[in-house]
Amino acid sequence: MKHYFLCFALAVSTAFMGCANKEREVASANLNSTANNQSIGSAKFYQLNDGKIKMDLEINMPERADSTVAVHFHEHGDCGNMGENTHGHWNPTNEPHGKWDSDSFHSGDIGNIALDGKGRAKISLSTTRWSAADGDVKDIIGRGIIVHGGTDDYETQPTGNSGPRIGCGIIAAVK
Ligand SMILES: [Cu+2]
Ligand SMILES: [Zn+2]
Repeated sequence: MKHYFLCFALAVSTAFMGCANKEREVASANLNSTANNQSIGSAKFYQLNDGKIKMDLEINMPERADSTVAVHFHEHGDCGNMGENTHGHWNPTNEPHGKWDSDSFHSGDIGNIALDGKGRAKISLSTTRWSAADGDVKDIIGRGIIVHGGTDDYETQPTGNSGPRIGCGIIAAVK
């Protein structure tokens, strides 16, 4: 009898974990050109069951084929004034600007992204530095995403000297 109960409990918990493993989309951003407001890509954010948030980022800029752009999260979700209204890099942990996964960096320092011969790129990354929980200091909802026309040197403070703001989007909650 005890044995049957154990099997049943295992089966139930396995089924439950199967459900919890599913990624849930919690936020997204449409990226638009600051020059003409045309779509240049998107970012989708998923809550993972290990507490991390995963971002799938796609850029599609044929006019920038075979070049490198730099991407950061900026403080404000306002793409006005050619993206300038997003202000500086979002920096909830008070760290210097730097390269993603180095010793210290801003929590939205995605960094340089190489575009292929068609001007496309897809990257995916997961981190505990982000949250979609209201009131959390790590909450990414309402932040801006800026695509820069130059490359991030990962050293110049506090911007990486990444060039003009050619694309912009706002991270919005998905309900
Ligand atoms: Cu930036
Ligand atoms: Zn930065």
